[in-house]
Amino acid sequence: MKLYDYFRSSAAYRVRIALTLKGLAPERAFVHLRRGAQRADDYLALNPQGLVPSLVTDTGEVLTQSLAIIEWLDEVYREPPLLPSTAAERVRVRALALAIACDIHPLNNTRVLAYLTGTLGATDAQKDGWYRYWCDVGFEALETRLGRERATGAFCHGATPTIADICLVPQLANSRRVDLDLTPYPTLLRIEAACLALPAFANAAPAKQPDAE
Ligand SMILES: N[C@@H](CCC(=O)N[C@@H](CS)C(=O)NCC(=O)O)C(=O)O
Repeated sequence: MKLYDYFRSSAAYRVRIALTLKGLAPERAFVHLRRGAQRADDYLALNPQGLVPSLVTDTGEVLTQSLAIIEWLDEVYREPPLLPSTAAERVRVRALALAIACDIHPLNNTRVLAYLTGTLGATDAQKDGWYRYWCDVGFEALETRLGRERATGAFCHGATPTIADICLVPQLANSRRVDLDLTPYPTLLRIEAACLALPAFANAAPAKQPDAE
């Protein structure tokens, strides 16, 4: 398999965590987002969305969208499972993951931020304020849920990591890039610490990647 990756991409970071949890180490290709390599013809031929990650399977299929890739990995490589065993638990875990992947992350994506500063003329301070604002809106709701729901354990759901944790850790890393104050989110920080104690999470961190700058 081959992962199209970028060290700072939080969507790619999710897939790196899942791959490592599954004990998989695919070949890597690095798509330099700040230099616009995601919009080069060769990459668009692979993934017309011009987003990372993409995963080329060992049979040559091109998989896109981090959560779709992770669920595919979970179905094909069963251990350790990244979703719980019952439908009632899975809907909770998916809702937590999607609250990050659909409702926070797209608002701080490179192309959205470039549109703010380029097309709309926002200053860097306004762009960072936008970024922090939408992280806070999402994190406040997650903190409330995770803090009060009994299904929360050492991780977002119970005693083992799931796709919810796989989304949470990269989004917290993103928010630190704009100096977001995370002290209002003690439950998120406690879960993040539990995740980062696992090598699969720690080794997937942006600073540990071969293309890190
Ligand atoms: N929903 C997609 C999001 C992918 C995404 O937004 N990737 C970002 C990096 S985290 C990207 O490639 N951005 C390039 C751009 O905005 O031009 C997924 O989960 O895979």
